[in-house]
Amino acid sequence: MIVFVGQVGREMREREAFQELDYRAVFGTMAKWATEIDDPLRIPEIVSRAFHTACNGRPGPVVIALPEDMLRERVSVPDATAFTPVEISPGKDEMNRLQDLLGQAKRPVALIGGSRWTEGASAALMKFAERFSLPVATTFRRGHLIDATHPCYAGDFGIGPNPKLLARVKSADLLLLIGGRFGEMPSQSYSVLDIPEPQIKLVHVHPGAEELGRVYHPYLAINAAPTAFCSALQELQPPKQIAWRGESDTAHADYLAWGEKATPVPGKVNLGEIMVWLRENLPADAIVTQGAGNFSGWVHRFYRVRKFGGLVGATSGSMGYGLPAALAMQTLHRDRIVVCVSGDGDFLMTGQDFATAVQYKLPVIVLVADNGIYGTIRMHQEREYPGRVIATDLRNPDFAGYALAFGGYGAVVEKSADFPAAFAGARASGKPSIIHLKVDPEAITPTATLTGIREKSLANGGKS
Ligand SMILES: Cc1ncc(C[n+]2csc(CCOP(=O)(O)OP(=O)(O)O)c2C)c(N)n1
Ligand SMILES: [Mg+2]
Repeated sequence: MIVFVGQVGREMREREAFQELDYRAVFGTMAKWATEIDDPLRIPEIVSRAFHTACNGRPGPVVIALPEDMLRERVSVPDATAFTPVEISPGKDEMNRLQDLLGQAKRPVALIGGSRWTEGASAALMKFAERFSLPVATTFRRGHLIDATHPCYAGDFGIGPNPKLLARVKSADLLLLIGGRFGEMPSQSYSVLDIPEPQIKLVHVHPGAEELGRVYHPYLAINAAPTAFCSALQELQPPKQIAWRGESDTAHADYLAWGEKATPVPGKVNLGEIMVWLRENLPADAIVTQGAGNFSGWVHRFYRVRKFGGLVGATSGSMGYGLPAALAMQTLHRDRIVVCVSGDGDFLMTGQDFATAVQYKLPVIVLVADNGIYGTIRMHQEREYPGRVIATDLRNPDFAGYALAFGGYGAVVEKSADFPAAFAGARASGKPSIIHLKVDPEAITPTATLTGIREKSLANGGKS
């Protein structure tokens, strides 16, 4: 992302000018590069560098402040030529070493994540996984990188993964981490690999050279983008006798079994049943977006992403991400169904963007899982300080009425069985829609209740 921001005039800087910010300082720790254009003659140079910086290596945002008087100056300079992204390809030696490591492995697993993937890279990876019978799991919020029904898909390795998948990763003798960085979420709070020398042979493939060896010392580091790396995988040949043959089938069966049926939860609306309905009724190319909160656990466990780009969520876990993401996706893909799954607290962080959906006729369908609480935080309160609840209750609007007030479509779902009709109503309206799901706050995860968490914590003297 390249962000151009208005800045006060150059002669007013550092005089407490109205709405002045030091953009370099404010975005310095968040963006890949934050700068200001003082001289209009340098616009081509700086804008060209912005594109290269934002897209090279590990992609990231660039912020460029534009002093308003600079913008009014007239200059004559040639344009910079269009930017071409730089591919980062693995070396022959590294691919040979990978071939050897796969030849020696008994229980390999691949974890895929990060960015710089394409539909082609995802397809190439799936072919490779098939030829090698390799179980492939996705890291936190990266479920869109592989078809969930692919016979080698082992599941989501984000928050609260399938215990069988966790055991599989922990007992692997070769871990192929492609594109991801194994931060807190996928590393299960840094409990999977020893730091800095992993006890499992780690092959880390990443487009950013500075990421290789940052936390984990890889057995084999490959500085490559997933695009070029997955294409190079075609050259590798599986061992004559695949020592782990059948493991991908088992891993996939474990994945399917883990999310097959909704778990019973208190209350009449079961998010698991709704996710199962969506996975059975949405077309394969549907796009699901989400923000952050406990509700998203049901998406990762029960929904199955079929097509590249079919799941959009922030790995930073920022609430309020789902609706703007849905608007962006619907703008890019007018012909695909876009469903935003949000929590009540989550939705209200950016719910006013519903006006934009109405303005631009973007028929996104927003599900608001209304449990009347900041569920994640309440769960932590009950776990760490049982019964000491503070500032996690929400006073919510009538979300369906909210949709109507903006000129959209709204429906209320009081029990799971009402959901299909509400969804059909939203589709038939052709309008941006909100489906208000009345969820019982006790249903805090697919397998735990708030009261259960509190009682367990009390029984342990206040600590889980
Ligand atoms: C912008 C932002 N603010 C705060 C948080 C911390 N946070 C994580 S989950 C959560 C509560 C989510 O509540 P809700 O959307 O209602 O979902 P629920 O957990 O109830 O399903 C909070 C406050 C965050 N992740 N992002
Ligand atoms: Mg909530």
